Amino acid sequence: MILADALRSEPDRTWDYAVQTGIKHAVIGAPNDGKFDITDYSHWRSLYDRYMSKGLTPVVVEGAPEPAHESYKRGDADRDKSIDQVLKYLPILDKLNLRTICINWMPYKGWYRTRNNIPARGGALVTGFYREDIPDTEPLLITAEQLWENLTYFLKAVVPSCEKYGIKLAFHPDDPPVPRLGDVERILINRANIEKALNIVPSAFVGITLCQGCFCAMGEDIYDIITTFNKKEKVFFVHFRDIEGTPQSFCETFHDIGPTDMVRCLELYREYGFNGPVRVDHVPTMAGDDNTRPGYAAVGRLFAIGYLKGMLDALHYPYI
Ligand SMILES: [Mn+2]
Repeated sequence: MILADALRSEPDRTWDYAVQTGIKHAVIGAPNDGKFDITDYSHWRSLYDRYMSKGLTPVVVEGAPEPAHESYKRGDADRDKSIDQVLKYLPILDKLNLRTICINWMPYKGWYRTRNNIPARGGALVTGFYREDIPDTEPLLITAEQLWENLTYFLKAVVPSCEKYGIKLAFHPDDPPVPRLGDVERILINRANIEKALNIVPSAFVGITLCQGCFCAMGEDIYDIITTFNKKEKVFFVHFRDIEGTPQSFCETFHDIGPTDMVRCLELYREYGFNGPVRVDHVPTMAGDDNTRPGYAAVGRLFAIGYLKGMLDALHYPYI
């Protein structure tokens, strides 16, 4: 495995914690500052070098400036312009040997929680989703049918370039994996739909971000998901996390006390030869951190990363 951590574009103590816990790779996002031009090599180069100067090699791009990436998901008037930007930055990623893009298909809302201050062990805070907190409202901003159409249009436009430049699209499931969220519908909400999405333009460069918590929230068998998607070589990136509950009502857990057997998960990744990037995801906010970045607090990562490394070492699962 390639151990990585999601680090914002401006250095903060999470960068130091990553380095101090032995992380050598970064999951990066382009700054959403209105100045970063994703089609400009020099912008990417300086961002890349900022991480490299701290001993962190970028390996995944996750998150990108909006609204460029909203347009192709919404299928609005700027769709072709936004797709053109993607086509221009794929060769830049190739030059930087940045081979994986974590992409989602959740326009308008992104990953979504209705509560972010649920008390967990010892007063740590976790996020949760409760269906009753978000009633359906009209009009719908986008339907499932439109989402499928837009996804098809996007894949047909970009997959040939992904193949040309060797860039993998790692589709993240919808989070929460529900068919309707207030005024939007959603599609990447279960295994069948995700498999359908991967078959729109069959390619070795179209796969998934195996966000464990999302698949658990779907009620899917996480061990079978890890097994079958790895067998098909469709796991490009792993988000290591756990939840408890159902698609309608769930909350995050510490990595060591959720319902999922995390050791068994790692044994399965190893058994099927997964050697791609992994990062811990959605950590509790622990004492010493405020709750301004629910799921991404700094201290919580220390425990999560340490716990992951401990398991990998115990399993003799090689990582870099
Ligand atoms: Mn995730």
